[in-house]
Amino acid sequence: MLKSFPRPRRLAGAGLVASGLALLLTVSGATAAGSDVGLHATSEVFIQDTLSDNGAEPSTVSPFWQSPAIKVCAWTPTVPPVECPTSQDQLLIGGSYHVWITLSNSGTTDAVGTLELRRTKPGGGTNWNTDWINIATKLDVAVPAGGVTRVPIQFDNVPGPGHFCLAALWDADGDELKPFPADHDRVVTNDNNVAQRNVNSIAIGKSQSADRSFSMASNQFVRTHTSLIFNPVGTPFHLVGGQIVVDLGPVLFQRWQQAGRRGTGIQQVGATQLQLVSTTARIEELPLDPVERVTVNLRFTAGSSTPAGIYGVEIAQGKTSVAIPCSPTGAPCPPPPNRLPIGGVRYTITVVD
Ligand SMILES: [Ca+2]
Ligand SMILES: [Ca+2]
Repeated sequence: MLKSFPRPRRLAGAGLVASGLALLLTVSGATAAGSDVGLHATSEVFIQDTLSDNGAEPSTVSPFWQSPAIKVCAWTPTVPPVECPTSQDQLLIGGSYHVWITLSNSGTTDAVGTLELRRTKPGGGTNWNTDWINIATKLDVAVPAGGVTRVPIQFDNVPGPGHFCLAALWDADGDELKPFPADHDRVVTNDNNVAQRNVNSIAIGKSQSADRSFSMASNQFVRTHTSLIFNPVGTPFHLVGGQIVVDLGPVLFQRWQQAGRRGTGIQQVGATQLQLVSTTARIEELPLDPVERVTVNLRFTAGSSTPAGIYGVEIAQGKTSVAIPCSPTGAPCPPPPNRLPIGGVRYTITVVD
């Protein structure tokens, strides 16, 4: 299920809507960001996972879901559209945008290939063959040897609730997309033809709340455990009068209890709700059934004294693995393993007066 990947070129040939020839802005002769990996005898296109990603495989940088090579800009009627200096990651439902993809070629020959932009629902792990939707496919995109090409892709009718994962995928003869590994959280880091950027926005007034969902997934065929990892971006929202409450729901909460109620920086505030009470927090050892996708609710509440401003929190899903037996009423549970993030969402919380 996860081991084969429908390559964009084949998808286009099978009837997906292609957008015709790409509008290209080419920087000929510019130094590709990956030049320090050495020039190859052939073309070698890559899309940066982070600013320090030079095209090496696998990329070992994190977080890999905030690619600087995927930039969301306001829609403009001009041809070509206007490229913005920084990504606008707060999308409006129903809006139109231009998503700019930066392709780098560290090879010695020009490259021509297919570029696809996909989106999915917000969350952590995803199954690449079932949870992603094609936005557009550009054919015959050229990337000069040792140079970069920036490709705008129009993204219309942004569906609600207004937060997404975006992924860019490159495929060319001699520089093909790799088959998706069974360990699907490695798709982005294993393949320099794949990059991902997640976007989201929340705007609330003082003492107001907003709910968002976050999905976790397992692609394994046995029950596994995972974790939710919370890190602030800038000033921690929940330490300036704001509240972030995670509602696991009755099924997942009961599983979490049976698995030992593990976590740090959290406090139970309702039947199935956990509130973040520290700068960083983790909800550990959450059981997932085989090939299951579970959605939890996040409630962001601004306090009456929370200063107006922009806050951020990044929520990631930890890598799934078979659980270590543990009973809350038996022998002391072993410490939970350090589950590395396999995907996440950065929530931007704007508090207005
Ligand atoms: Ca490549
Ligand atoms: Ca990559």
